[in-house]
Amino acid sequence: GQVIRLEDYRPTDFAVHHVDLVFRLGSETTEIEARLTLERRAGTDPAAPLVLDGDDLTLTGVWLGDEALAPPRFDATPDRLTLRELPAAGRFQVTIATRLDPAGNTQLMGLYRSGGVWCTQCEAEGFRRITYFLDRPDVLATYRVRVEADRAAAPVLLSNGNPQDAGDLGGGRHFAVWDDPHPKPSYLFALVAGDLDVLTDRFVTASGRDVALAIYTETGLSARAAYAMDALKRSMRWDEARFGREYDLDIFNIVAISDFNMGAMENKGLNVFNHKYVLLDPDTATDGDYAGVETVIAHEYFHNWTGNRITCRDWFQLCLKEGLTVYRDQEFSADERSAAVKRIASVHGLKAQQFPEDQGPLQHPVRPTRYREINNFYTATVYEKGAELVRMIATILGAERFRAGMDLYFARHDGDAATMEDFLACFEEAGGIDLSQFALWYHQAGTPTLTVRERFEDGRLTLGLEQDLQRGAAGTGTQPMHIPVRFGLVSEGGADLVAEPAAGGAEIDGDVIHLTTPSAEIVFEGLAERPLVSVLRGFSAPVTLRFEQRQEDRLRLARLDPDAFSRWRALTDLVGEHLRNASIARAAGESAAFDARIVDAIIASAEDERLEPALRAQMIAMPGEAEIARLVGQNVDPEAVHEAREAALTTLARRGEATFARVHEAPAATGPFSPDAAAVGRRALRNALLLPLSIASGSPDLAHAAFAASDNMTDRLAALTLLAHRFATEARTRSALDAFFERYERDALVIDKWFTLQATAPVPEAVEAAERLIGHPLFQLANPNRARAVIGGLATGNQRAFNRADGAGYRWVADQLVALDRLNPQTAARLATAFRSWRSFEPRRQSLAMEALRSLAARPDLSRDLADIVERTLA
Ligand code: B3K
Ligand code: ZN
Repeated sequence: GQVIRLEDYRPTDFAVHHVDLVFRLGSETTEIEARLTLERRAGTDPAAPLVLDGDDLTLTGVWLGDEALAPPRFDATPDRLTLRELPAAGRFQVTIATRLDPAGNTQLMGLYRSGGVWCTQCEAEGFRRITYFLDRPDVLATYRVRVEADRAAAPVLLSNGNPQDAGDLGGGRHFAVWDDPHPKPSYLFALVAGDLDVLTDRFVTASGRDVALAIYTETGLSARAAYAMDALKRSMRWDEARFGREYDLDIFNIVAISDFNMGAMENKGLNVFNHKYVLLDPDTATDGDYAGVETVIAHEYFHNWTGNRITCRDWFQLCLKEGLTVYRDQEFSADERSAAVKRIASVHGLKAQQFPEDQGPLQHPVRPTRYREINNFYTATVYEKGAELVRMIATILGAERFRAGMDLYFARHDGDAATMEDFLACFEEAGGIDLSQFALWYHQAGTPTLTVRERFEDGRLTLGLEQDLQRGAAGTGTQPMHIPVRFGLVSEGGADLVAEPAAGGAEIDGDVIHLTTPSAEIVFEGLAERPLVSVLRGFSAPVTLRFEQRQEDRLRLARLDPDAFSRWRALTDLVGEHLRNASIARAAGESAAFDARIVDAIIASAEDERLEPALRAQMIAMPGEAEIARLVGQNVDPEAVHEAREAALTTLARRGEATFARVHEAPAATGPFSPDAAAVGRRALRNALLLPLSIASGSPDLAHAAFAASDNMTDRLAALTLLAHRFATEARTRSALDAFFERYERDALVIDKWFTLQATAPVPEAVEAAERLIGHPLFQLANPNRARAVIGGLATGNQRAFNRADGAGYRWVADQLVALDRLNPQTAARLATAFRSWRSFEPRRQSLAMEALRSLAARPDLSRDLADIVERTLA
């Protein structure tokens, strides 16, 4: 495949001012007419041809004005349309007719059918699967869309912007016309038509604009959109209050679709969602699902300003809209719920998803400079690390100057297709600060290591800081970066001490040390006692922290650091280190005892009344096997990791049984279902205790009782997962799984959970179980959620089975990828990233994984999407 390079960027020769689209939807074929109002840009070659992008298109006609054209005035292939002898100056119109087969479009890019619904997905390059176009984000046009369809099949006809006209066409057909006054790139185009139910509401903006809100769902399911609607209204209010951003159309529509490649899509005025992020009720969705809906609804809504009003100049700038919008949705959730709980969850996700990516073969800078397939760059690095970079800008500038920088960005670039440089320039100006060193975060790949040393004598504390990007940052530079290190000095009694820095090689601003050099020493004087050093509070920079801190200091911080995030971090780091050492010891045939003081610290946090229950649940959760493998780093034996984790769980369960039982049974821990944050926290804690309690008793009785008593999906699924993962061979487990299946057979989103919980059972035989699951009558490879539930469940949710010693996991996943790639390259490529950590395993597994990857790479018929991932993973 061809490599696209940032340095080759240049604007198009033609501007597209307006796009007039007509869709004649039919059950077999759909006819499309696109009338483009074009103009050569000043200063370009007056004879240059117009070269439009296409992808797998069938052309049925081309007109210049009213004149039908014939070759050689144009030439067309499925992937390109070239028009010659166009006017040298002034506006002119080109009309292009294409014919599509939406029902045969299994890639789910462009116009396709999901169930009986016609829908579109255009980001990044799907519009070129509908018509020939300058399909790139810096070509902004207004759109008018006319949709015609059978009224019976599609009573609802939607597109971007405001509704303008609708009517009957006779013969059972009808039409609707939509008009979007805001110039937008083609990737934000959307159309939906079908027989849909709707939940409506309204929202009055701060300046008094009355906005009609609607969420469309499959028939019979609109009641399940109530929470999504509530989240939407809260998002709209929050963006006004926090960033001064108001909604800008008379109508905001969301449609829930069951076949969707990703989470959701921010099309202007018509967001299209994976139904997983819209449909909820307590009986079918977990508390995690509720949090996911809130996040994704907010994220897509926030894109209206960060993404749509200000879009990207080119796809290398993807973090401009994605990193920033993730930062915004994280801040929203932090404000709506507990900030500490949210931050812990975000950091946990960053370490689980982005760190392995940044430390493996798929590593790339937050702003990449080359790609072969842009859809493979919607990554944790662009999204989650991109959000961390925005967070660091906020930390460096402080809340007020950060807001001023955002205000300037909105004022200056509204209506633009902008770059990262444009974005940073706004903060430099509003903040009166030079961010050129900070910008390295966007250009240099890899996770920096921050090493901290401390020395205390005669009332003087010396902190040594050192940064290092050598490890694994291939090819994109390793210059020292600007690392904001939030810190505190904590007294024996658990209070933050105020100490004046006496001397130092780094600037200190309040509680933030700005490390800008390879290393620096800072001295604090006049300390009556040796303080406990709490560094990287709130995870103020996405780095790997190496701090050889005394164990008793860390245990104390885990108990009394005034910063809740840091308490969690102190404890999880201690546990993580033990699990890492114990895994390495086991692989060498030895064993390592779990330090009783750490175990006691976990037990104590379970009943620490000063902590909200959600935080306690986070403190007692043991790192997963993949996280432990990442900490081990090389020569990983997944069986040793599994055994080390099991041994630690058993120690914890036995020693903490009495405490855990007490907390589990406390009357305050139960009560009828409610979706509020406090109730969510109580459920999280109780469900987290179910595991150690079941291990201690060695019996599934508690989980069976919880399963039987559950009045909501959170509790039901927690109990059932425990049964399926730990008591798989018992007949009673099978009956529980069957009962669950029968109850929810017709509920696709719940059946996805049923598939996942079996594919993720941490036993080697899960490979054979997954093979049986894909033979199940309800398994559908063409449905991305279902494919992800089973193939993704095994490949990314089951370290032990995927990395099975005989290579069966690798081979099975590779076989599924080949089959899926024929239908849906994008989803296949995404699932293939499961192989990204293959080089960290012991040599035998490495060679088995390599064989599976090579056999994939050797196939002549791989999509560009999958080939790109496989080749980069092997490189
Ligand atoms: N912008 C879309 C993602 C599009 C992915 C294309 N492969 C959803 C989002 O980030 O909000
Ligand atoms: Zn996004």
